[in-house]
Amino acid sequence: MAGDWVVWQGRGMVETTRRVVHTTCNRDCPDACGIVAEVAGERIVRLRGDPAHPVTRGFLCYRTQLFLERQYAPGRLTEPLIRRGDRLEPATLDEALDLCARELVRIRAESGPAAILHYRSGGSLGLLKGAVDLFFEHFGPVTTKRGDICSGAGDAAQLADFGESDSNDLEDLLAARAVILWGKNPHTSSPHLVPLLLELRRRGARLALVDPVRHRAADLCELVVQPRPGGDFALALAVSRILLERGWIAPDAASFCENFNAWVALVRSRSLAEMALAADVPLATIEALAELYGTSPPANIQVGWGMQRRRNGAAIVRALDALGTVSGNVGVSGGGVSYYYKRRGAFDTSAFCAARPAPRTIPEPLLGRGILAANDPPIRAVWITAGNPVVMLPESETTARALASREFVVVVDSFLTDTAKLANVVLPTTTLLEDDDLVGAYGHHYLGAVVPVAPPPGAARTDLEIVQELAARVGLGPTLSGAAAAWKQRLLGEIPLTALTGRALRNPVAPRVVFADRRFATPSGRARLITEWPAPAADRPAGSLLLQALSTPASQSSQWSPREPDETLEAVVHPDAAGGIPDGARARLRNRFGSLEVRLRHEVSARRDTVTVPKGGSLGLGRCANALTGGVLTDLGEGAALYEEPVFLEPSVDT
Ligand SMILES: Nc1nc2c(c(=O)[nH]1)N[C@H]1C(S)=C(S)[C@@H](COP(=O)(O)OP(=O)(O)OC[C@H]3O[C@@H](n4cnc5c(=O)[nH]c(N)nc54)[C@H](O)[C@@H]3O)O[C@H]1N2
Ligand SMILES: Nc1nc2c(c(=O)[nH]1)N[C@H]1C(S)=C(S)[C@@H](COP(=O)(O)OP(=O)(O)OC[C@H]3O[C@@H](n4cnc5c(=O)[nH]c(N)nc54)[C@H](O)[C@@H]3O)O[C@H]1N2
Ligand code: SF4
Ligand SMILES: [Mo]
Repeated sequence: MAGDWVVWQGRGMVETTRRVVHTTCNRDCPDACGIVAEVAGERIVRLRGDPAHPVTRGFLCYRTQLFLERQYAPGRLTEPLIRRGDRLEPATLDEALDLCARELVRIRAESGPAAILHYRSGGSLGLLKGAVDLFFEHFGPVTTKRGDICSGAGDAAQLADFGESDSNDLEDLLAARAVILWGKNPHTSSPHLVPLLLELRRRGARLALVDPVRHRAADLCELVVQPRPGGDFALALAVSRILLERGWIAPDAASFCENFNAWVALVRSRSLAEMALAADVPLATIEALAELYGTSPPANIQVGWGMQRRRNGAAIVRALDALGTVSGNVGVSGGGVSYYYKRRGAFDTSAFCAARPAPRTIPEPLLGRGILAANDPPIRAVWITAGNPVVMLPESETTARALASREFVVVVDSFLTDTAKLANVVLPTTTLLEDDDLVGAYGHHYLGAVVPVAPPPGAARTDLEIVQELAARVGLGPTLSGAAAAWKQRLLGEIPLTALTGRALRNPVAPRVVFADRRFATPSGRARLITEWPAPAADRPAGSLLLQALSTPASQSSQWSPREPDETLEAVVHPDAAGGIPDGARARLRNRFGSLEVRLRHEVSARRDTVTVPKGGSLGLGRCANALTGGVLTDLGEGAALYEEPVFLEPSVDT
């Protein structure tokens, strides 16, 4: 919605005409906020959270609040770049697109479409990004990724247990009498959950945090549990066992669960003392957690995404699903094991769904190695949409080497990232304030329109426009044709696009209570309970710490606002784990991949087995944790065990 007004100054002088544009944040974030942008002429001058949006409630997170500095940063790409030797040189859009079309057609003709890889990540969650998939399906189909670096293990877990992954309405959380934030950092990663937690506290609900890191949410909670990283499986089973022994489970649980007896056997397969040891949590604390969860129904588990980025990540989420289900807390108002909201659920995405499957797929967490290993045919060209894999995927050096050794790499981005620097062609694209798209949320049930607030600079185009231009050049014009508005309407089906003008719309098909009456989306209609203990965690070499690169308020993955600091990466350790290196001193993290210079911060609340750094730091600036992170798959879903890399802390050479 755009409204004009005039700013009057002094004695009635018109200073400038300002417009207000309502749009929606398209970032990979659960909150999908409504944004109110103020525009003077063509320049966006202010961003606010939409006060009328039921979840945004008038505020934006730190990183988007400061997004205008990124939007107008000097490093913003406004023209295509083409590699000539070891330099990327400016080119016109026609030149760059002609080259892309020519090279893709040539490589397809010589080696077949499988020699081309399309990699799309979550730089934007706009639904229309699916048009790029559609292009490559029709042009090929080409090689794509499989699995999911972000949420693969948890997705697979909930699919296995419940048949799908969805949640009760976010507002329904207020009906909970107990909430466990299990591996979730709302202040940083989903800030619009915080007002609900405050309201729950005001209403006397009981709150607990389970996280190896004691972060700000601890202050809202009566109980804080800091298990061993990945020890959550044992912890969840121990809590389940106490519930079972005290009779705090649904009496009819066997009627809505498959494998009930086998699950009981699993829960009883080890003693509480053994499980407490495996979780590294005192038994009394486990009892307090069980009491909080078991005696205040309805009780809700808010499952974060970090925890399932572990070798046993799916097993952990499955153990939580079982705990919630057996205790009667799933399928009821105020309850739930909430991991995800079906953000695409309202949309008709059939136009973008693969009718012809990819000839070959590479697991996302092993992308670099997969590119290097592929033969028959080898991967010769790579097209990257909304991703910075060199920084965000494990084994940065391998990813970089894999890309640098391809014949033809295209990166579509609005900044010259570590990945874009390796491209043969860089195509400039729109930011979240210039894009024209639709989003659903994975942290609530509201849909929103992404509306161009200002025109893109120079030759920057949306991903849709780019593949339309390309399609015209390779003879696929009609497949992709149509204005963004027409594509948006197609995605919305029966819902008129105007229903999203200036406001968010609740997904009309989302249930208010998911799995109501305990009817699950599995073939039997019953929940499937986990019945096996996962493989034991890998042993941590003596003296090593587990490297965790976690979300920071100042960035969205590798997109920093206002800009990435060029100072040494800060690493947080318990003073006892610092190996005598003082607080504030420089140090090195070293492992099988190499080393990274850090500045240590001692933190007494940290566990003694971890070292925590911000995620998303650039490789070029020596701040990239994935330079030291190995590609290890999770137990299900081909996610990445990102937080399990052992590193050794050493004094810096120059200290
Ligand atoms: N500011 C900011 N916000 C973001 C992002 C960002 O980069 N910056 N990223 C966005 C993205 S891509 C996503 S997927 C989402 C979610 O982004 P994530 O960063 O995955 O968010 P959380 O799940 O809230 O936070 C991870 C939490 O999991 C905890 N954790 C890690 N391992 C374990 C474990 O073994 N057990 C337990 N119990 N806890 C563990 C960490 O200590 C941390 O507090 O948020 C989005 N929001
Ligand atoms: N060690 C470690 N690694 C991690 C994580 C971690 O916690 N620890 N988190 C993981 C998680 S949860 C995720 S989701 C991934 C995120 O990994 P990515 O999705 O690769 O991360 P981003 O930096 O958000 O986005 C990549 C690029 O997309 C660009 N972009 C933004 N909007 C658009 C657009 O509309 N079109 C195009 N073409 N480009 C656009 C941005 O400028 C940015 O350079 O990283 C994973 N990697
Ligand atoms: S990144 Fe998340 S919290 Fe921040 S404005 Fe966007 S949707 Fe809202
Ligand atoms: Mo993510």
